[in-house]
Amino acid sequence: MKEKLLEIKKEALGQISSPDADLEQIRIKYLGKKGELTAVLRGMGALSAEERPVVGQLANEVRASIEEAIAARGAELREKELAEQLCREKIDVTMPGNAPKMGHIHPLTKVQRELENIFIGMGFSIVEGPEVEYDYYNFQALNIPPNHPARDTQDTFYITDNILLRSQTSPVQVRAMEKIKPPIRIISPGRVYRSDAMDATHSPLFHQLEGLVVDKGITMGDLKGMLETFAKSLFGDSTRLRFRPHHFPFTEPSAEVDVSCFVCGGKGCRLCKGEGWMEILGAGMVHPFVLSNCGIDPEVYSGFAFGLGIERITMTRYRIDDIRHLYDNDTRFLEQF
Ligand code: 2NM
Repeated sequence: MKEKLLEIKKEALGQISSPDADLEQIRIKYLGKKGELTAVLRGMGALSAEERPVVGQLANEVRASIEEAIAARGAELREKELAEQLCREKIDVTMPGNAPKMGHIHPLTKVQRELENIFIGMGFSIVEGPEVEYDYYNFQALNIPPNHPARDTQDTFYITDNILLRSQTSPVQVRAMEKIKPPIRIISPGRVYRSDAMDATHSPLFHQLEGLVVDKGITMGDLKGMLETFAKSLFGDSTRLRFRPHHFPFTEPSAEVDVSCFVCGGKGCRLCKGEGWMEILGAGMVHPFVLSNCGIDPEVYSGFAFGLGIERITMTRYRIDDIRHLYDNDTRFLEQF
């Protein structure tokens, strides 16, 4: 029986130290209820009284050494597994990283901010207002009654009979004139909407920047001087302005304003289509009806206003030939600006 016990010990320790040892299986095989050591102990009844304690002690020693070996090997295997895992998962902080793709300011945003800064430099404040407007603020207060022909050229999207998407940012200025008393010096940049089919120069959504100055004694001369300063800072110091008579319902007199071509200086080239001039905005003296609609006495105060399309300025500046490029969100295009 002693030989049997020593044999069990030798065999078990051998299996425990083998490289692919399954320790739980080994424990069950030797130490479990139906295990080999248990089987030997069961047979101890057949031993003599002198032999029994000796074999019993040996059996306990064998059990203890097998348990110890399993525990030690278990710790060893766990350590090895951890070392392998750490090795597998280690991060080499000296490897070059994946550079994140940086975003880019949209050319329309860039131009809008540039325009805003020029006007801020001349003492204007920025005012914003709702894109969903009442017919009153978008049309009627601006001297465009129902059935006025200007409603055709500014056909917009109606929410209800008297609520619409604004077709210009002038309603922001009407709201401002109702709220604050002169002197007023504001610009209103933002989105506007018109029911136009998309083509190279039209989009149902585009951006405008309008300006308004109201005070005692404001004249067309103030408008011209201010616009000249504006045009020079945007297109360069040698820029000249040209006013052509025009009609807007909300200004009288009204003008369309051209700048001398910043490429050829006025001689005529491809950019200005041989004209030497490029149209950039509309302007005029605020109509007395509009002032009184907004609670400002036209006998005391006068004002000028102007409006420009941010897309048009952006396309002229960067020589973009199709407005749709600005909305396609193709980063290969947008990255160029
Ligand atoms: C333009 C051209 C001329 C304009 C008028 C007003 C207001 F509210 F004061 F009457 N705001 N903007 C105006 C004048 C806009 O856009 C081409």
